[in-house]
Amino acid sequence: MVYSPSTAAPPGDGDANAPQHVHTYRQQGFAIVRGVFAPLEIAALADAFDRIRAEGMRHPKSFRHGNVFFRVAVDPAIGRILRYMQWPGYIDPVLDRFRTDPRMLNLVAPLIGSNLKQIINQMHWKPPGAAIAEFGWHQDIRFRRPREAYRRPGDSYVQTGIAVDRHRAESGAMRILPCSHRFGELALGDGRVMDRPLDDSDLRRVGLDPAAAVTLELDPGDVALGHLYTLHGSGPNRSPADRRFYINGYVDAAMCDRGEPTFDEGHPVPLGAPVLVHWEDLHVRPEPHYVEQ
Ligand SMILES: O=C(O)CCC(=O)C(=O)O
Repeated sequence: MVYSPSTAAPPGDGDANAPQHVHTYRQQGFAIVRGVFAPLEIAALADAFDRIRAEGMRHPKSFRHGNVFFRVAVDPAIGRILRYMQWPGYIDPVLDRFRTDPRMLNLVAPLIGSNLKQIINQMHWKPPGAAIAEFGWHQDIRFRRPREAYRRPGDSYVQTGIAVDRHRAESGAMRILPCSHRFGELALGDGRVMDRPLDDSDLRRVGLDPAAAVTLELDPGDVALGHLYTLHGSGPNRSPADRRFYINGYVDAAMCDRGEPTFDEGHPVPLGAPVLVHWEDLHVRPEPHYVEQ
């Protein structure tokens, strides 16, 4: 099944003036807002992805400097690839601008307010022909650690993704299980999500029906929003073109002890010295270094 506006739920959750994506998000656990960014803006974003990829490919293996992290992997089909890169906002002004764009704030503020921190600032590539560029079925709540740093995470956090390219089933678009945000945290196993293929038996194992899953078809400039408990994953890119996705995760600043301050009463906050987000050794090992994985 492919997600389309006709499957969007109508308003009816008691907040009649909220934009449609807010109702859809609350009822389905995800939403798509079409055409948020114009083609020229997406061309600049695509160029920024190319710059970061060129930088990442200079490294023989995964590389970290503070929160900035290049995940380099060897793909059995096409060789060394940059699978993802974290916190490009520190090193690229275009990527920094997108994460604090007022349109991103307008999308998430009706859900979590306008005093926000960022927990995720991450770029994903799926190069054509890569065999390992998959994400097994998961809920993002599993990554929100330490758990005690997050208060009411389901209501306080929104994940967003900006499509740089066309996302279709053949290019490795995300698959989503609508309404799964209502199931709480599921025992899906401990293996690393990005080392697992998108395997529908993972859903059956926890009593869910893979036939209910939808493909998140996006065009360049569309923005997807996802709930922390929504089940999702994505398969390999079998198309001839790249599939790039710019992911930014925002949290109500008062509800989280981690994260980079991003909006203060709706005003963008520039990045300064890195603060603790996910990498626990930030203050122990601040120097640039390679990472064995
Ligand atoms: O880029 C993708 O398709 C996977 C994204 C994802 O699963 C995530 O960010 O949690």
